Amino acid sequence: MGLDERIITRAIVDRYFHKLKAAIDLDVAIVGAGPSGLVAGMLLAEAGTRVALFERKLSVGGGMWGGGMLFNEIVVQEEAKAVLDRVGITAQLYQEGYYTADAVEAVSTLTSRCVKAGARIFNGVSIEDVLMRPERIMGLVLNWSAVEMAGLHVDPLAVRCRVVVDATGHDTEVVKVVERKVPGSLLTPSGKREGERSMWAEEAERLTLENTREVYPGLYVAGMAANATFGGPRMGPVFGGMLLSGRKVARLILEQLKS
Ligand code: 48F
Repeated sequence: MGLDERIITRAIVDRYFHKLKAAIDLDVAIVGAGPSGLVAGMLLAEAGTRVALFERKLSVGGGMWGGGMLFNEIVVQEEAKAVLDRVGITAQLYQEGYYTADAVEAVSTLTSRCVKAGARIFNGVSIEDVLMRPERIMGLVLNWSAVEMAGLHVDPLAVRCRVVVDATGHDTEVVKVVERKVPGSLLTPSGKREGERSMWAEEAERLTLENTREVYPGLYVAGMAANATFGGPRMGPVFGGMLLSGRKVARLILEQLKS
């Protein structure tokens, strides 16, 4: 049977727009498909919510591919091993309390579980703004990353959702938008982003969990964005806090959506 380029093109366009149309009205929109965003997306989708992830880069996985300094192994502490086991990522005991996992296996398995659970992932898409009505976040404003990179003057599109998760890592990109547009309004001690402090693995891992919460009505922070928003240190290449933060934000949101 011969291949017809027109059918190939139609198939891609039809299927993509089917996915995109289903994401115009969501329960949860997650910005950033790093480890915390992927865990949150997977758990929310498994619980039956309509969830999509928007990822600026072509590849999902954020900072997990490179382990530490491009050595593609990650370290996970005891408390988070249950997340690796649940997802089906092989964890190897290194010494008491420390497990390692292959970074490529970790990202690919987590991504696959997330998509198969029903979360839609849009890669190559950047979030540049939020929808606000008037004191609650109601959605996201998105554009192709290629448009952003080329500096083209092209208006964005928008999706509606009940809750947004900023899982953009160190950059806290969604929180930055809110800080800029409604100064002093964040639920942090100063009302502003507190900023990330220098590396302290143990404290950072503890605080990542504590800091995973709502930072503005309708906006939660997870992963490294939680510490950079509420003022915790960075943790370096230990990933347990990212996985647990993704799990915590999913649980908090499920509770909120029920009420
Ligand atoms: O940075 P990232 O992996 O976030 P995370 O889940 O995990 C942090 C760790 O990787 C590591 C660490 C702890 O071990 O400190 O850094 O907190 O992934 C964030 C993702 O968000 C995307 C970005 O490309 C990355 O893949 N991103 C950032 N800004 C935007 C965005 C944006 N405006 N729109 C869409 N995606």
